[in-house]
Amino acid sequence: MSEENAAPDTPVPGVEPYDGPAGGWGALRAVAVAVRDQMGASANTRALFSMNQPTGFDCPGCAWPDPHKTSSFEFCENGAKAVTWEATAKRVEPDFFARHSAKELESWSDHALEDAGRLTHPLRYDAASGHFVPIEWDEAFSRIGAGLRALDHPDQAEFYTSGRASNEAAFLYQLFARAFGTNNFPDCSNMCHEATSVGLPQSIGVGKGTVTLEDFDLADAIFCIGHNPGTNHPRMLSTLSAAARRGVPIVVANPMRERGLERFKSPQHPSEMLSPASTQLASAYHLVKVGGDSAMLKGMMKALFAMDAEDLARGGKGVLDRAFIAEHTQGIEALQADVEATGWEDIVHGSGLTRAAIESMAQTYARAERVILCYGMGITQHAHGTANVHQLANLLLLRGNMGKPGAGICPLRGHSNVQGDRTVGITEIPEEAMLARLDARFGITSPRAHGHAAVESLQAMRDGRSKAVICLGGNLAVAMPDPDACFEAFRKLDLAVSIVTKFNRTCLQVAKETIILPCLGRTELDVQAGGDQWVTVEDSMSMVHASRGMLQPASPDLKSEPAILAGIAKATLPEVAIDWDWLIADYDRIRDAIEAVYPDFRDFNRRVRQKGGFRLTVGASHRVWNTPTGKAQFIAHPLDELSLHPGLLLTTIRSHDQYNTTIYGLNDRYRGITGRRDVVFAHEDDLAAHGLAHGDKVDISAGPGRVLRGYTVVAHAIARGSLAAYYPEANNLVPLEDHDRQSGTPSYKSLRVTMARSVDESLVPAG
Ligand SMILES: Nc1nc2c(c(=O)[nH]1)N[C@H]1C(S)=C(S)[C@@H](COP(=O)(O)OP(=O)(O)OC[C@H]3O[C@@H](n4cnc5c(=O)[nH]c(N)nc54)[C@H](O)[C@@H]3O)O[C@H]1N2
Ligand SMILES: Nc1nc2c(c(=O)[nH]1)N[C@H]1C(S)=C(S)[C@@H](COP(=O)(O)OP(=O)(O)OC[C@H]3O[C@@H](n4cnc5c(=O)[nH]c(N)nc54)[C@H](O)[C@@H]3O)O[C@H]1N2
Ligand SMILES: [Mo]
Repeated sequence: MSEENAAPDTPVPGVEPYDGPAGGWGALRAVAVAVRDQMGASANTRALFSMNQPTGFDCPGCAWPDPHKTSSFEFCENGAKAVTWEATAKRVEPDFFARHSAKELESWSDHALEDAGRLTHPLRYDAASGHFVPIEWDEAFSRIGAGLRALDHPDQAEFYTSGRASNEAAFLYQLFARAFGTNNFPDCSNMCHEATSVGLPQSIGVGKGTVTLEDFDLADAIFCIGHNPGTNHPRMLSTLSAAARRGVPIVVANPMRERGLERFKSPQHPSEMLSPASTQLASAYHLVKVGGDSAMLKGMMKALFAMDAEDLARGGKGVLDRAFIAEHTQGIEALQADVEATGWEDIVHGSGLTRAAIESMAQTYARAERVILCYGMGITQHAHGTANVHQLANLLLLRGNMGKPGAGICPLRGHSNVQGDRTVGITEIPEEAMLARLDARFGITSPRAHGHAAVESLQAMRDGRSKAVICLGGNLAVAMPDPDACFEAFRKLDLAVSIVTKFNRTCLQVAKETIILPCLGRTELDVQAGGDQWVTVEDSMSMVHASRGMLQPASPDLKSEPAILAGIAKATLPEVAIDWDWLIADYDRIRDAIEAVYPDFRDFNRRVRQKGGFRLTVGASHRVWNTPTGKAQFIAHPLDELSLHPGLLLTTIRSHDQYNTTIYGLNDRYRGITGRRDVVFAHEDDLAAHGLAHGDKVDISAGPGRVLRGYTVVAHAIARGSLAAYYPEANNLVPLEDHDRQSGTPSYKSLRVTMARSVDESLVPAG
């Protein structure tokens, strides 16, 4: 049996291997279908062509930076899906809710709920009739204000942010919540790159990536670990292609073969499109076991130390960057001792890779002068996510691959402004200096006690300690682990508010008072008292730039996120002397306030008007280490028990047709899945070991009550011992308590499970 098992011949409905490259004509066709289904021939279709242009709106698809310096239109299939989904011609008017009760809507799929279209009017849930009913904005605000003021303590409220919110909206939001009196800021980042936000500051003094797009032009080797750019950061494929064409090795570590890391046919390059050619991306592809990254990384470092010793023995200079280590780091001895004490047997078992494979990765790494290490959720969403991030930093520091051109760490951020939201104050653990500046600017007294992150907020809601939640975007109850527990937590509340573009399942978790506020999307014109407004966002590489919508809003009754937050703030805090209306009349005023609180935004309004915006300071990019010792830290970790787990580990993944909990469609083109999501990917050897075959129906169990029933197994090129199923359907396998102790990131990507042939309960004799 080869490593690269292909799906066998037995036809399984909706399952057929995909042989093409990523991108190509399939991508263009998919865009045409998205435009047709959502937008028809509407004038809004031209929105697609101003995306990621200096004068247009920032693509809501992902946080990969834009090459603003050129004016070429960067085509991206999944960016187009994100835009057409928002700019859809479909509408959910109040009469929709008169026709469909909340009870009925519960039976709708996540896809159907959002596909119904854009919300047009504020709503509240009417328990007497069981329907959502329209209300006016003023009434909505005053009900929310009354609900918040009725709490015994501000800490009984949770203020959730999903990462599409602009810097301006997020800043107003944190100002409001702190003026109200709490630091409870659960954030989508808590489910995403929190391990980065916690781990990287400990290693290199900053919780952000250190590279820029230009660094990719200078790198000698690129490692892609645990991210799937063909689907989730498609514009990155142009960058990777350019590197591959320069002959730069691209080394991949991923439990699944992902087409978007293997081959790409760029829709930007007519010559590629019109020929059978595509660009090969990965120069080496290693199917690391789910949860096996730290074992793999320790193996690479072990090989590196051995190469170093051999080279020194031969009279060479060694392969470590000794000058850098001496000048800039601490802790190498403990790291080396730990790595050397870890045996190859454990490394091979834990990673699922051969020693030779790991040594070849280390050789590629050591041969390159400048290395960029990219990573995503495959690294962070584990019980040991923070430790994984430390190991990535350790590996880079060993050869000084930090803070020099062409080298560094590149976390692939999630939502398009998740990084910016954090920068402007969405954090449950704010720093004193920032709070002091906020208080001075606005004459408030912000609370100092730390607040709740996402897991803690749901636990507090579940346990009755929190009684109100405001969600600025997102689909919190569905995105979190253990949806049943989260649904129940919402239903216990006194007040639940969703500020969203589309109705989703979180809106259906009705509290005593439930209010849905429809907002403008990023593509739409935002007109306030001071005229047309635009907002700013920060991408994965700390570039801050403007985003200006130009489409007619989905409904004249929509408000912008800042305007909604101002409305809520005024109704909740009439005694607080902040002129919310003045702030939102002209967003330049919000930006001035951001500058007053965050000195790094100096001259914000001027600099953000420059073409391409500006970059925030990232100390580690210049070898300034903002750690307590002023040095970068090597941080050692013993092998975690998960990587030594003998049984199956299941990871949860995104399909090519989804944006987090937003399900655009039921296909996953590159993985060969059409029209369904009830599949689990497995290695053929694991199927055989379980007496199963491709296409069989199985139950996947993570413990009592945590079972996925009747899923179809698909033989796939995936590491042995590893399974994969789609998020969010698989979220009931994850207990709320199963998260990284350091960062709180849920263990969405390493669940201990068992797999067995499905029991058809109708066939089990009674008694
Ligand atoms: N179109 C689209 N774009 C998106 C999103 C979307 O849903 N759709 N979501 C946005 C958001 S919020 C985020 S956070 C990012 C997510 O972007 P990614 O990080 O790419 O997200 P995932 O699909 O969750 O997982 C990525 C890869 O991790 C691999 N993997 C799983 N487990 C492991 C493991 O244990 N080790 C390793 N090495 N790899 C593993 C999977 O096989 C998969 O290829 O994308 C953003 N962009
Ligand atoms: N099992 C498993 N679970 C996961 C993950 C995983 O990999 N596996 N990934 C996790 C990650 S990385 C993340 S980031 C979370 C995602 O968690 P969230 O960010 O909470 O979820 P989304 O699905 O992105 O939110 C979709 C909703 O956002 C609203 N929306 C869209 N655009 C806008 C806008 O411009 N403004 C406003 N106000 N609302 C808007 C729409 O109404 C839509 O229904 O899920 C996490 N959950
Ligand atoms: Mo994310």
